[in-house]
Amino acid sequence: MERIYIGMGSNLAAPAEQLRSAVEALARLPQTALVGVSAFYQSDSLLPGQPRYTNAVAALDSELAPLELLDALQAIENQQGRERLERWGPRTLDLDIVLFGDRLIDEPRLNVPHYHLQERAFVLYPLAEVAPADLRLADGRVLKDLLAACPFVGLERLPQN
Ligand code: ROI
Repeated sequence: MERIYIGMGSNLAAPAEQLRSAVEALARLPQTALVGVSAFYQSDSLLPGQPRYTNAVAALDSELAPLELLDALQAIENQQGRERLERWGPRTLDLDIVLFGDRLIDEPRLNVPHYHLQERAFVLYPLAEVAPADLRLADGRVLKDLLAACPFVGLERLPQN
């Protein structure tokens, strides 16, 4: 059993509704328990010309292997109408494995900890809501230090999920 953190994002087709559906789908994954969901946060897209995103982080305990989980997450994305028209394009649902227990994974399909974690307030702040205060990543970095180096700028925490 490993503790896993999933970054969720949507900027099409009622983003908050997409995230709520995604949370329900995560709760139904085999060999997996949903143990927490952060608040939802809105922010501008990092790429200009796209609608604003809604993001959140979910915590799971799972017996699935990393690539099994990745396949399951991609199936959920597809069920919710994701079309891969362009890399970094707007999307109905993006599910990223941000952290997977104590693992360092460097494979063509999967990098854990997620590459851009440290520069993305819309991942770090919701992660901090569902992770232990003293969380240390598999690469030795400490979540608190990443937060201190990534200002809470441009994020709007929604009052309700
Ligand atoms: N911007 C925000 N705010 N949230 C995202 O989830 C997100 N995802 C992306 C890009 C286009 C980089 N920008 C984003 O893939």
